[in-house]
Amino acid sequence: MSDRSLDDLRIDVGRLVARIEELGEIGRVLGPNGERGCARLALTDADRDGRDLVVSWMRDLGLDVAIDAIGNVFATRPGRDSSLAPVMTGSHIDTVRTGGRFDGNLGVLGGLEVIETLIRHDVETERGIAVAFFTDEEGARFAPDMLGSLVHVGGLPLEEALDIRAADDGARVGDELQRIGYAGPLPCPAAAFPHAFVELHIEQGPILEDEGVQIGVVEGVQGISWTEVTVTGQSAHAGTTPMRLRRDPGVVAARLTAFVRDLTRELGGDQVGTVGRMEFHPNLVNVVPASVTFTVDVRNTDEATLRVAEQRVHAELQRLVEEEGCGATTRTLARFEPVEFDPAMIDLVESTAQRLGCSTRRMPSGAGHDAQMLARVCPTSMIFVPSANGLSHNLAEHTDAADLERGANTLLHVLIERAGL
Ligand code: HGY
Ligand code: MN
Ligand code: MN
Repeated sequence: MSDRSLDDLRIDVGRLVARIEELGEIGRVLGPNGERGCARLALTDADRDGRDLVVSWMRDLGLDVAIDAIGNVFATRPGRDSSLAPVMTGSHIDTVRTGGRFDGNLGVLGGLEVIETLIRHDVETERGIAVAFFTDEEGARFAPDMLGSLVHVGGLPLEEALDIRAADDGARVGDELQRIGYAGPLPCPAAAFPHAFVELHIEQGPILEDEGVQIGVVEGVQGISWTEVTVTGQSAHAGTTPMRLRRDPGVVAARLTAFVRDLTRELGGDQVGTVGRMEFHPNLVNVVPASVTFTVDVRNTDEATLRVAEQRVHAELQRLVEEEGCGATTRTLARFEPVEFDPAMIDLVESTAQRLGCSTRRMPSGAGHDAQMLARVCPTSMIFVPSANGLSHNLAEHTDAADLERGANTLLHVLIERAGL
């Protein structure tokens, strides 16, 4: 193909949407207003079925499919020079329990669509192009999040990752990988890393839509801190136990939840805080709880402020525990400092999107992504497309086909540029 006609090369958005819809049927969850979401928690049967479908598409394209010891899957279209490291794209296909069809899936299926477009138009690249999906990006079943990409880059020893257990049923990562048939032979950390990595993802927030901007040029990812807190008190009869004798962990959990919200207002700026999971034991209407286990998720683009937030939460927890005569233990589930992407890769995403006629704005990512792990080993950046009503981790998650198309075309030309012709 001539360089001129290559500029006009575009993905087939109908094919991309069809794959997103088909994958979205696996683990489909219907909302009360007809929303069509997904529940494919990591390493469940639904995750296995989603993996099997995507791998079948990879194999149908004749790609070399390889699986590593933490279940990450890499599909590569060779380039002219096999001695050169490939350029990689990808994301995740596991979802939260009330997930959407686009979070992660767009990055994997967008990468697959780019490769199919190159194959169908017989465009050969100097370097190979790989598309990957990483295990347990969500961290919703097995913490931390971005588990597969973290192990891939050597951020967590494989054996430690395989021993992680799910909060709800105690299942072990290593056993679940074996059970679903995705404990692969490739080593972790990887023996070699890509030349560059770029991830296409929905923004999952309201900024692009509010500002009417088509492409988000992602400069980095904010810092993430997840803590699991278990407060223990005295289980007692809800009717006969005078208030002065109570040691109620539920009160501690409730007050700390309110404190987290107040703290975000006090710190202002990009500070966010969420108490998303809370389990009472024995969780009965007429029993003062014996214990309450809950999670605190605090994030900030600034590491020093994030540390202040963590310290303030822990100090308040201690104060509340003493006041109520309870005990408490905490466990760090995830802790990642803010990440800045590669300036040249950021520039490339921006110039490519603008060359395709898209409006752009630079922005940080509020959500964690596999790209923040690949940024440890190669030049990395991300492409965001708008989320309808800024919603994600919600059955109503949606991105219009025209936005999907702009994002995938930007990805197509960024990958061509980095892989070389
Ligand atoms: O939690 C996150 O930011 C991502 O969805 N794992
Ligand atoms: Mn995601
Ligand atoms: Mn997510």
